[in-house]
Amino acid sequence: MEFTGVYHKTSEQMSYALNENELVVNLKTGYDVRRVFIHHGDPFEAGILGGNEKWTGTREEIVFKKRLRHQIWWTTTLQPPYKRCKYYFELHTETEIWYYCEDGFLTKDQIDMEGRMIQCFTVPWMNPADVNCTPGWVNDTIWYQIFPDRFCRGEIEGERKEDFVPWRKGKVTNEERFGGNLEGIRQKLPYLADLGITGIYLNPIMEAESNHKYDTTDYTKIDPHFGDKETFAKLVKEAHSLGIRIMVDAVFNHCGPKFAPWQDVLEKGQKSPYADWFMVQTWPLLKKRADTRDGRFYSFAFADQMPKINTNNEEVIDYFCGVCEGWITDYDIDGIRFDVGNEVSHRFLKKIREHLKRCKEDIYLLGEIWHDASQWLMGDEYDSVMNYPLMSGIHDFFLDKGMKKEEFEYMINRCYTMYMQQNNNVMFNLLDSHDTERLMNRFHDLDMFYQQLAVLFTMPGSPCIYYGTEIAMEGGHDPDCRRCMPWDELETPKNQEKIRSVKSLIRMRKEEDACRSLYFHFPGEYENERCVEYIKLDENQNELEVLLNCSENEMKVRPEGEILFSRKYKDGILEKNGTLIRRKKKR
Ligand code: ARE
Repeated sequence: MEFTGVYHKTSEQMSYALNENELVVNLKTGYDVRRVFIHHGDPFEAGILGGNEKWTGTREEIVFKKRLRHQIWWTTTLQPPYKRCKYYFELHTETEIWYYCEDGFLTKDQIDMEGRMIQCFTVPWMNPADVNCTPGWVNDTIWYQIFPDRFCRGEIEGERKEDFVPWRKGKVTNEERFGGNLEGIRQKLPYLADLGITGIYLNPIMEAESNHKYDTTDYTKIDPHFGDKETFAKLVKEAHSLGIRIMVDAVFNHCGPKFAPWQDVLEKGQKSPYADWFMVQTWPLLKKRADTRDGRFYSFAFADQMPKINTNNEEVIDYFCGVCEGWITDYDIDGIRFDVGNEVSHRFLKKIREHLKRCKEDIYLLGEIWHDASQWLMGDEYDSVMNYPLMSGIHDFFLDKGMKKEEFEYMINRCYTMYMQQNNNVMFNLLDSHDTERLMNRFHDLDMFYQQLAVLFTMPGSPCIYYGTEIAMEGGHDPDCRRCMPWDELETPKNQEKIRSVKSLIRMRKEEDACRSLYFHFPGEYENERCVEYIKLDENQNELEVLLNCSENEMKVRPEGEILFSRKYKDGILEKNGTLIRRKKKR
């Protein structure tokens, strides 16, 4: 019997402690496996498979499964009474039964054979220190991302007006400075609180030459264009008083050209005490570089104005631990987003997490990683990552008229079987950002726009909306996705209507008691329409209220169908609920 795609490993998201008492065990198989049982027991009690002590472990069927593309994802949770466990699987195909343990696939006779020492999958001890812990407050946070230069300009005494170009609508460039600042954000806190926002993610605010500030000059100084230490401390304090958390953007993978240690290296070369703080391949560095791409040192991408910092160097690690500690003690920030989060060293991240969780136990450490981030989510580095794979999948559902239910279900389930549940609960879910074109730009369809927001607000983890989403702001790729917030147009009836819609979606997300379900409609159901319905159900899956639906003409009669995804609050688990719903009453 050749099994297709059976996979288990006692690590990563395949086998992990959910907390000090519960052990999650996941298994992937092909569709040839119809049923799965798990045999589990205490390594020092349940006997030895094939050995001279009869196996006395427990046998139970694994009933919870999700569909992946060519595989099935089986999951169960064990509660080993003595914090340790060994187990093996019993796989039923149409015609055969096989046993799967660390040694591989065995028949019944083979596991019953006397004298064979068979190695089960083993979890030797669930140490509390190793449990992947993430800050619980994040799961209920509604984030709002702000690009400071373009959000709001609060008057600052003595500011030089000539430093800025006049606030305007429409396209912008990365060279223009519009003067948005921290005082402006502070003034808009009541507006954000009224919207239902409970977390603000700020793009970089530390001193840097550009208007995007990803080219840091001084990690310890608020950029004078944005304000000063007092302004930021006041902003955070007032945000906290309104129940809004603050997350800052840390650019540690590289710095800007004026960062003092880099300047020192440019001046002194290898003699500089900072020579190993950067990734120089060839000395000497040329003051006036011959071409735009100086092959002598590494940088972010090929942006030579962003020399890459050596995050393998202990002094660098200590320096940035100190910088972040300063941000916590000076401002009481709640989260840190790590820019280019997949290129800094794991060593750096392990040490900085250790340091920061000691400074503030529930601080949220978010990595900017656009691909599978399993290796950074083992519980000793990031708490979470920016969920760009989910963003792409949700977009594809509406863009790809041919997408089938299975493909969509695979995409969602793939996102939520990549990581441990603790990370899923605090996943940073988004539909656009300062690095992508805006949602409205991509779809130019308000109905789709709101349906995607409904999906965003249902998924486990914490949703983030990019500033201006509440008025369905448009904007193409960077830099056009960073237009000035049109405050002078917010009061128009159209924009007020849009704001009300987004507020209602946020409110739905927050309602404690509701069990909601999203219905995704695929070609063949509604004249090839792509649509989503957001229904409030009671505990018996009775429909209480259509919270959001497409235009009437798409929703004639709902065929008997599965609830593909329902999200029961508090557990944050995306459950495939196979209950068939009653035919929806004709409207
Ligand atoms: C500027 C211009 C861009 C131009 C770029 C070329 O604006 O139009 O393409 O220069 O170098 C910051 C500024 C940008 C600026 C950039 C460089 O915000 O405006 O771009 O600096 O000067 C990858 C990285 C990811 C990174 C994106 C941009 O993995 O970490 O590229 N995102 C962060 C920040 C950016 C910031 C930087 C990094 C640099 O969020 O805002 O840019 O500090 C795929 C790949 C991803 C890739 C993604 C986007 O999905 O898998 O790895 O992200 O596409 O390209």
